[in-house]
Amino acid sequence: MAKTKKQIIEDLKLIDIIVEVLDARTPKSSQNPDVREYCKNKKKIIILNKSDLADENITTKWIEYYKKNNIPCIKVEANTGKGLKDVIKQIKIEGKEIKEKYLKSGRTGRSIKVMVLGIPNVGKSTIINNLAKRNVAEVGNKPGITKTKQWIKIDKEIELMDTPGMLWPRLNDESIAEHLAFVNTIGENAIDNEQISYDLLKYLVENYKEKIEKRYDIKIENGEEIIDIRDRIALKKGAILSGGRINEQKISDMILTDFRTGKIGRISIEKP
Ligand SMILES: Nc1nc2c(ncn2[C@@H]2O[C@H](COP(=O)(O)OP(=O)(O)OP(=O)(O)O)[C@@H](O)[C@H]2O)c(=O)[nH]1
Ligand SMILES: [Mg+2]
Repeated sequence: MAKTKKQIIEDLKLIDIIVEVLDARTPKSSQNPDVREYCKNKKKIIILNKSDLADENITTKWIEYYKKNNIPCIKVEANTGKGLKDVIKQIKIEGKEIKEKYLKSGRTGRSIKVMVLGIPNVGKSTIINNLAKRNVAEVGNKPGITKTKQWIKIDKEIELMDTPGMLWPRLNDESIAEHLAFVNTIGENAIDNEQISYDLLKYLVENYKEKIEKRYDIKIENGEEIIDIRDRIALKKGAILSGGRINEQKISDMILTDFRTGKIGRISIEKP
C-alpha cells in the first residue's frame, strides 16, 4: 500500500537520512512540496534517476544547481545500478556526523537509517531493490503490496526502510501536470493523450529539432505548424486510416512512447 502522509511522518521519526528521488528529465515537477517539511531535522540526498533518458548537459547543470544550494545530488540509472555506489558513498559522508552524535550520547553501534521518498513512478522500488541486491519492493506502475515493515541492511553501517514513501505530485499547477504527463507519472486515463502528445511534440521541435528530424527522417521548415509536422510523421510511420485520414490516436501514442522509451534520444524537459 502507498504510505499515507501520516504514516510517512510516523516512519520518519526513525530516519536519519532522506533520499529524495526525482526524475532527471523533470526535477522541478517531480519534487513534492512536503519534503521540505519532512527534511527539517534530517539530512537529504537527491537522486536524479532515469538519467539515461535525460539530456546529459542539463543533468550536469541540475547537479551544479543543487550543489550551490548545499544539497548533495547524484545522477543515477537505477535499472542498471549506475550511480548507486555514489549514493552509498554520499550516505556515509552525511552519516558521519550523525554517527558522531550517537557516539556522544553513548549509543554505539547504531546504524544510519535511510528512507527513499518520491512521487509515483520515479524509480523508488528499483532503487531499493538494487541497493538491497534482491527484490524487496515491487516494481511497475502499481503501488506496492502491503507487508510488514522490515529494515534492509545495505552494509554494516547503513539500513534502509523496505517500503518507500510515495508522495503525490502537485498537480494543480498546469505546467507540472503537463511535464509529469510527458514522462508518464500521471496515470494514462487521467490525461488526453492527443493533447499531451501535441504539447510534447511542440516542446521537442522547439528544443530538440534535430532529434525529431533524425528519428522520423523529416526536415522541419522554420515556422512550420506542429500539426503539419505531426501529420508528416504520421504519413512516414503509416499511421493512416482507411480513406487516407491521419490516425491521430496512433501517431500521438507513438510519439509519446518513442519519447518515454528514449527512442528520440536523451531529452530533458526542465532546466534549472
Ligand atoms: N530508463 C529507466 N527506467 C527506469 C529507471 N529506474 C526505474 N525505471 C523504470 O521506471 C518504472 C517505475 O519504476 P519503479 O521502481 O516501480 O518506480 P516507483 O517510484 O517505485 O513507483 P511507485 O511504486 O508507483 O511509486 C519501471 O518501469 C522501471 O523499470 C532508470 O534509471 N532508467
Ligand atoms: Mg514502488
